[in-house]
Amino acid sequence: MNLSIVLSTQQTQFQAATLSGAVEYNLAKIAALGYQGVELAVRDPQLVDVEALDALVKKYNLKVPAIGTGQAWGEEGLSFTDPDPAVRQAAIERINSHIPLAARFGAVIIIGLIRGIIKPGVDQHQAEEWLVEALAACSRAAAPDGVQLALEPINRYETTLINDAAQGMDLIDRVGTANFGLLLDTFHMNIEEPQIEESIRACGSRIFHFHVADSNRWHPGAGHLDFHSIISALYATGYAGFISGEFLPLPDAETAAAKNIAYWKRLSITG
Ligand code: LER
Ligand code: MN
Repeated sequence: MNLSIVLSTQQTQFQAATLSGAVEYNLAKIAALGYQGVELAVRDPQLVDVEALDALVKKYNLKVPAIGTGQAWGEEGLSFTDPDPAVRQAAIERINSHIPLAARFGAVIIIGLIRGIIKPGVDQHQAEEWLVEALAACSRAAAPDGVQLALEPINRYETTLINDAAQGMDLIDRVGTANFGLLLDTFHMNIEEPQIEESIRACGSRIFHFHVADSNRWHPGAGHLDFHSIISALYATGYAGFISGEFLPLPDAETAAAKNIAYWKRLSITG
């Protein structure tokens, strides 16, 4: 089982980035706890010293399975579905600017909240068209570097666009590129999916990345999700990627990160 955990390279307002800032300190901690990977949340690749980051990741022998991009929405308001074409274009350019970083690490680029929400006055079909166009453009730009994009269905309280796996699969059909798939997150799935394991089976090989948090968005083991069943269903699809922890830093970040590792050891699922 390959385990990773989210680390934001900058301090962030996003509460479920379990770890943030103090990059070397946190990478050392992540490796010492027994993780094989670190999922990096990067608002803007221009703010990152890529050489130094790569050297640190190598120093601690960690893989980077995915790069999160949602802070460009949360902290700058960039989105694929903003009524202002300049904002949509800036969002596309921002995602494209992640491609070299993702290629270097062999990471998937996550499309979370940068897809946006349907803003007042914007028609649903129009927003979906903008979304499809942006995803097609970015996934085509990423393909020559072998980089995949993964859109995350996010619960209704955070966005009005693509809340569940079925909507995600429809979007995949509309975008029509082979390197565009989904990131499923158990916290959102617990709110939106009729049956979590069924939805995992329905997405099958289009699952490019996977987030875990328990029902209360604490670390796995702190809520009531049946992770044995969920992860068994995930591995049965042939998924061979990372199980990436994205949960609240409670009771504190280090304890949560350690409890996540201990939980998976106890559960002992092979994959
Ligand atoms: C990001 O991975 C996520 O799960 C969202 O809740 C972001 O707001
Ligand atoms: Mn997530």
